[in-house]
Amino acid sequence: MSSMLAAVLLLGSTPVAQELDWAVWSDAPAAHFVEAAPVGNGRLGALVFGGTARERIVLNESTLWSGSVQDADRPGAHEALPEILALLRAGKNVEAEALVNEHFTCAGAGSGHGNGKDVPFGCYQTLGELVLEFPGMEEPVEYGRALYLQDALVRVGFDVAGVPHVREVFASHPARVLVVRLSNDQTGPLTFTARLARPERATSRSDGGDLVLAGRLADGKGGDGLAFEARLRAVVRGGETRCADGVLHVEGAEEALLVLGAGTDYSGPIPGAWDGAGFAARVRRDVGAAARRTFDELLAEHVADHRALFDRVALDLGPARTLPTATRLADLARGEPDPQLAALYFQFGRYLLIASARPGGLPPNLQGLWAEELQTPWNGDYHLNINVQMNHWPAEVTNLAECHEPLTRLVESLVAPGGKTARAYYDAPGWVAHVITNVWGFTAPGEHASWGSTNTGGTWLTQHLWERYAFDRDVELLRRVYPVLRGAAEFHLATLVEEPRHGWLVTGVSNSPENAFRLADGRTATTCMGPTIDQALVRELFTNTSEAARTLGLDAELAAKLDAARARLAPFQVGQHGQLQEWLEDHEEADPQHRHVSPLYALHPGEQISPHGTPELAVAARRTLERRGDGGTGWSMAWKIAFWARLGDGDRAHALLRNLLRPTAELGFDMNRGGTYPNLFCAHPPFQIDGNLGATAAIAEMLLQSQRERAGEDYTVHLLPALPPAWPTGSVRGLRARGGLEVALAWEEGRLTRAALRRLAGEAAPVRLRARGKLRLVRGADSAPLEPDEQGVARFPLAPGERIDLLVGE
Ligand code: FUC
Repeated sequence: MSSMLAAVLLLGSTPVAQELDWAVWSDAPAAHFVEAAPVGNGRLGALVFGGTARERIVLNESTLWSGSVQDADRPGAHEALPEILALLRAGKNVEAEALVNEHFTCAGAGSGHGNGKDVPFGCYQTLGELVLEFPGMEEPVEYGRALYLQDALVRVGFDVAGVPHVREVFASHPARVLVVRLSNDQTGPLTFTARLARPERATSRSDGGDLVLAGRLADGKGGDGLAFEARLRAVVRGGETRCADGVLHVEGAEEALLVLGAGTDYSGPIPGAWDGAGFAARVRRDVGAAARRTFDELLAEHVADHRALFDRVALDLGPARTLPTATRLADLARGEPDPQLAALYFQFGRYLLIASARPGGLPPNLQGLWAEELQTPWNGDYHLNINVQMNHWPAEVTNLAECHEPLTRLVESLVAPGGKTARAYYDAPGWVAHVITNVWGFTAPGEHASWGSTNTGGTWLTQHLWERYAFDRDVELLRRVYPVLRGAAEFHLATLVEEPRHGWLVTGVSNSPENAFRLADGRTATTCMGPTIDQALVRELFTNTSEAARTLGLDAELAAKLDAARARLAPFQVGQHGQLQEWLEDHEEADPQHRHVSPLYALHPGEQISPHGTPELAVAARRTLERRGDGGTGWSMAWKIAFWARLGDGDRAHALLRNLLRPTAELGFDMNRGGTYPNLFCAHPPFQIDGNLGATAAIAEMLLQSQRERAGEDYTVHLLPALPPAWPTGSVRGLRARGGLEVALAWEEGRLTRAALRRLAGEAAPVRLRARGKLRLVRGADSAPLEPDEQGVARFPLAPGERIDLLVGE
């Protein structure tokens, strides 16, 4: 190990895991946001740049949204519906689209075309920054900067004039504060200033010994919106401390502990996200309580809290290369094998989810939690046509079920405003949400037909509520979320229309997320009836809702109606290129390589298409993927990893993962050149967290799957369904499978050698298991071989609480 690393590693006085194997690290300070190290406690976030003379820490708070609650529904919009539908039935999509733009978009500015910070939709914004300046620290040597994923701790170490300095930062969930420790190994004087700043709508001041940054955001209607406040208290050993005019001066100290709390007066409409009443007093209390404790106490509490989640899953793909993370990305792009980098990326994704999604907070948005802008890209909002869902794909399978709770709350909060939107636009019962939402209950269509009228955004969200139940078998949770499923199902039941050619039931006015098609006359359009993704989503919702009704002993009549309607939904169709058709008609795509791969929803995250259950459709799905190509935005490539994993092609999944890990410095908008920034943040570009989290789930899909292979069948656990040759030997433990199972696996030279399954919850139903190689069952004295049936599926009973070990081989 280089001495530079020693500076980082040896100075920590607290016994935390300091292995660089599970660190994202660098030998230079960050020059940009996408090089900085993210920490978060679910609500408070920070990005640590690690500058020695000037340390910049970008601050975030998840409720910090401009805008306000608004009525964005066009009254009486549903009056335009019959005419729009008539045009669609007549194949006049362009004309229908013009009417959608005229009568069927949201009222008002909508998202402000993605620049909504000063309109009512609003925008997720940075809280500001903490700037620390250290005179005389311009020329460090032996510099190292690491984000330790296991401890959720950033440590920066370097020497100046022979004196080692170390700076540590973490965001504590239990203490509700950000903690920064500055020390110089107690051998020399520590001198610095600290300031809190924000480029607009805030003032900073000194309050007693504290620094306070406070302001009001724009409500988007010309007035003040949310109030916010950040408070920093310094606990300094030795030297002199003075706090005046918004600047904290520390001179000649031995060590300084900085504790920062922040909050807003946000109080809904998302329940339980954060109670803004008396927020400034809460922040002051949190800061006061933390400042009375020692760094070691705070850190030990934080590490225990983080590890209770993080340590549930271990993935071993081989030894780590002891090189800065960005060097490893560059080497991989040049062809240097580095399986452990995939494992690091996977654990980084789990780390990010833990840091940005905790019960009692908001779900991670497009930025997760981390933003340095006032106008974040696409308002840093909740996009419902892939993005916020992808953020949550790792929650269940990587054993972080509680990280699904904030999204669940968000979905529950859409039922009331979405009910109003359903009445305004469709004259329908139930609730609907379209393509974008925010923390203010926005459910109207977006401001343009080309992307804003997909009406299955909410439908897709309900899949997450069902997935929680599918994995955890928690009937009480199902009871809680059932009304949300029912409301979404009632909406579709009332709004499905018959398409003219076959009489199939289809969604009415919609589009296949953001992709356009060519009509026979050469014009392009997006507005259509029954795009394939809608049909898959509605089929899935009806299936789940009727199964939930039966499980809970409720609404037998509704369940029967859902079953009957489901049988009449438009089926999947194979088109002229052998592809899975994206629209009801076999239109040419305007952009065959479009980043959205919506027709394949049914392959992943849905389960209606599978190589074993629907082999012909799986072939068509493969053809769609071939035509889409292996590029795209970060999230698009993450999704493609999962698709190839579901198709059982580990090598191709791995090729996509390599594409995703391609290093990039591109910061502007690009719809085709996704990759990975030096701090491992996913590049859309710009930075968008969905690709990180989506690829985390997709890596899990390569190792373990548990979806249904056929409608009405039980879940099939599939061990190593898409193991790539690039990961010949490894092991994983702690992944979750549907049906209440936890799974551990090991493989050597590409062959499964051992597996263990434990049923944590659910019924004593037989496990259906598919695996590479011949399995032998070892349960206590039992060592019966497992005989697979003609489909390659072995079955064995497993009671709740029971564990079974499996050996592979003759
Ligand atoms: C969808 C995608 C874009 C981007 C945006 C936030 O509209 O099509 O690529 O991810 O969401």
